[in-house]
Amino acid sequence: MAVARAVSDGAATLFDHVRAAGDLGILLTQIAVAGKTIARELGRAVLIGQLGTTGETNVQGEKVKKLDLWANEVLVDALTDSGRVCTLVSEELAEPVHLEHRCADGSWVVCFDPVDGSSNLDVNGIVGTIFSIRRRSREARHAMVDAVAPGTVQVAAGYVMYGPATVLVLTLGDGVDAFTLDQTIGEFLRSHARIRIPARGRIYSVNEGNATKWDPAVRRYIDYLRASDGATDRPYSARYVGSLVADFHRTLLEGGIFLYPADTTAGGKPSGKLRLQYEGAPMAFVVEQAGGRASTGRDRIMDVRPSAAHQRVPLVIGSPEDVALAEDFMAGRR
Ligand code: AHM
Ligand code: MG
Repeated sequence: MAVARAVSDGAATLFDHVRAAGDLGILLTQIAVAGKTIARELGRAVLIGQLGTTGETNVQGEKVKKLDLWANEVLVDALTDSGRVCTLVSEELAEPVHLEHRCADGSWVVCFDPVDGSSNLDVNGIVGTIFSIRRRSREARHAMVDAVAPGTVQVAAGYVMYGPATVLVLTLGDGVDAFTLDQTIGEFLRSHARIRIPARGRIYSVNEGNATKWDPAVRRYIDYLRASDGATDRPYSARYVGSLVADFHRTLLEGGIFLYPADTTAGGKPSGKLRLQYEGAPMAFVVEQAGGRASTGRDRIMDVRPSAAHQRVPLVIGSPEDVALAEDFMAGRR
């Protein structure tokens, strides 16, 4: 049986995987513990009155869910307790948390979205925790310098997906592995080793309700995917959960493309909806490590230099051939 083998071969737990990574291993173990805690709470949230909103609005102008705040505290506590983190950037914190007394050379910065896809919470849909880890920059003298850095400086990134199974997907910059939580023993066990995304898929994932707000080039690209053509295996199928972790995870395993484009209407969101530091950049690191690509439609996501902790970025991510074709449309080459 796969699980028994995974336990007995002594190398397939998440703990074993990160044990040699020193401080980074400690951080990842803390994130895994937070993930287990959040998974347990999600499983009983409806029974203990943890669903619904707090009545507050966050820095993004969005209604705050009770579980968003609760999960944020779980992660802040877990990472603070590690004793290794200098700066924390969270979707649920208006300003980065800067722990000055922990900012020795070699300390760490962690950016995270505690519960991504939280519009799915009240309907028992899939949500996730996304994280991005990097070393504190040597020049950093204050929190804002720590809080803004391009994705290329990431040392580790990944997500915990709370679905029928809880899965932790991780890159340490040398491929991508996934670990599935075995509830009976409380351990994440390696279920997918060295994931490779297909070069091309047959699924596109985008909120088509926003189509009139997109640049015409994005509309032309989606129209192309929907058109029938046997030679190029079209039309593609559409799938959209509205939870980046779920939509990305399917794309990673099965191939295809996920897009959250810019809203080009007057007063819209010119950089789309998703945040660079704890949504776009970590997913870009994961997908590149699996052989895929992540783009703004023009530039590589990993190279985008943020100027603010909660900066948004248009995201086009998935199979390398699909992303390249999307870029061709967006650049007017098609
Ligand atoms: P959130 O962090 O507030 O949950 O927002 C991010 C989510 C992503 O998980 C998802 O891809 C996207 O928002 C869905 O947005 P929309 O409902 O506009 O399609
Ligand atoms: Mg989010």
